[in-house]
Amino acid sequence: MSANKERICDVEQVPVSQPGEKLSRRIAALTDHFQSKYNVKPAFFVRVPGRVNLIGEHIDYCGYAVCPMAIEQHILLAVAPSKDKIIQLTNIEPKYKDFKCNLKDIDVCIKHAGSGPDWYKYFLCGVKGALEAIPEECVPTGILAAVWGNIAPNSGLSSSSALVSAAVLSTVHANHQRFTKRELATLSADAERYIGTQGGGMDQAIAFLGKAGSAMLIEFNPLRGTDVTLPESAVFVIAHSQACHNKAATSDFNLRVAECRLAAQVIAKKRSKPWEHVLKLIDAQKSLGMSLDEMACVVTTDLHEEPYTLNEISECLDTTIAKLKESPLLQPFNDAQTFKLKQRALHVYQEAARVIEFQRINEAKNIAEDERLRRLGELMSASHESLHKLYECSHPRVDLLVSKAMACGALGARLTGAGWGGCVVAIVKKDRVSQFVDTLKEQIRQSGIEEGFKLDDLVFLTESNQGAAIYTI
Ligand code: ADP
Ligand code: NG1
Ligand code: MG
Repeated sequence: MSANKERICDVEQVPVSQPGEKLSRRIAALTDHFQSKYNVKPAFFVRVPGRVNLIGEHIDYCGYAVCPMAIEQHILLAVAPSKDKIIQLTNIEPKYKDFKCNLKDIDVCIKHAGSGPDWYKYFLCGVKGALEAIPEECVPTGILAAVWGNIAPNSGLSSSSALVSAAVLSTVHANHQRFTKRELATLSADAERYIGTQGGGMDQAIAFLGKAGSAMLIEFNPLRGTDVTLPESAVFVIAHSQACHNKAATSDFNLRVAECRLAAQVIAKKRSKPWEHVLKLIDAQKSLGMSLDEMACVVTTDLHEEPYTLNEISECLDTTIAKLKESPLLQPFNDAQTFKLKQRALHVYQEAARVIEFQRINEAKNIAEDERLRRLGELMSASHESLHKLYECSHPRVDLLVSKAMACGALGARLTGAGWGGCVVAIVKKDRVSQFVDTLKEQIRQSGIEEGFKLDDLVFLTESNQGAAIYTI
């Protein structure tokens, strides 16, 4: 990755006097908070959006394309470089406590077990990732930052990546470095892995590449974003299940990544292909030269339903458990851990095919509007079913909310984001959407609102939004 000062940084740069009314108010409040903490004015602001993934769940880290869109909800930072080598963080939300450390102690602070993945660690991951990417001769500056955010945290709308990506962008900008959006997306995806979760890069990609007016097909290796124009009469509604899950606090997420990798390796080995360099399910597909449908058949014949032990996997691969455990991904799991290879791989190959079909339906010229919506809805519901049954990353509250959304007139609904709680996204016909929202809200109200949630925040319409921006003074 190159940091070339001559090159124009292609992240949108907007004079702070022109951000629009809502954002102006937020910037003013954040400026007050910043000044009250640090006694100086911010030098610039950074906004990074969350995202809703329309389809393609848990397949980015297997190498397959996904279809998210950036949402209005975002993380906003007020930032100033500081002459000392200190990072100081404050958050407008008091539950996120102020934090301060020396630049040289970032690693220790990220690794500090303490109370788990505290909020400031996400920021530090971003700073660490950015500092690693800037040239050695650049002496890094300290950073003062104040954070404002309205992406429901731990809910599958990617608040974590918005925060990490905002920290990356701030650090790069404070150090007068310039990267393209694609470079920033890759850098931020690598940076967020320091928190522990081995994600695939979808969230950081849409955070930078997102566009108002279209969803985006994000492909990997190399990273590419292609606009997906959604039907005029479709509205996407997000609803919160009132169950939260912090992905970095448990091993659920990385267990899925490990299961996919092991499934890919076992498939390659069974089909007499070199398996040691097979890291993703897409690698297994490429080495076999088969279609996604054919891969789903391979999974069904080559893998069994019962969970695999590490012992059985090492025998399949003609290796030892010790050798397998040289991979950091497997180190946290003890020998009693079991791995559901068949179910996870089947989900991935079928979900990857659903993403291609989703894009095809959006692009096809000869499908009537109602039929188009019906088919998109069907794909979204099939995706949810698979996440629930095969990937086992749903939650009873999420399943209930999906059923409610369907009963209220959605054409399809599914879990969005990593899951184990969080939000669902439903596709609804525009002329029915206001009735849909009212009915769904009423049903949620009747079932009860948990402490810390407000009914009005639990169901909202969403439109595709612009990716990250820097507001200059
Ligand atoms: P998500 O699905 O929202 O990405 P994650 O489990 O990946 O959820 O991580 C969310 C974490 O990001 C939160 O637990 C918190 O530490 C951090 N975070 C999110 N929003 C904010 C915010 N506004 N201010 C500070 N930290 C935040
Ligand atoms: P969320 O739900 O935002 O934590 C995670 C991963 C994505 C992707 C989805 C599942 C990170 C930062 N994000 O998202 O890469 O794998 O789950 O599709 O790891
Ligand atoms: Mg996240």
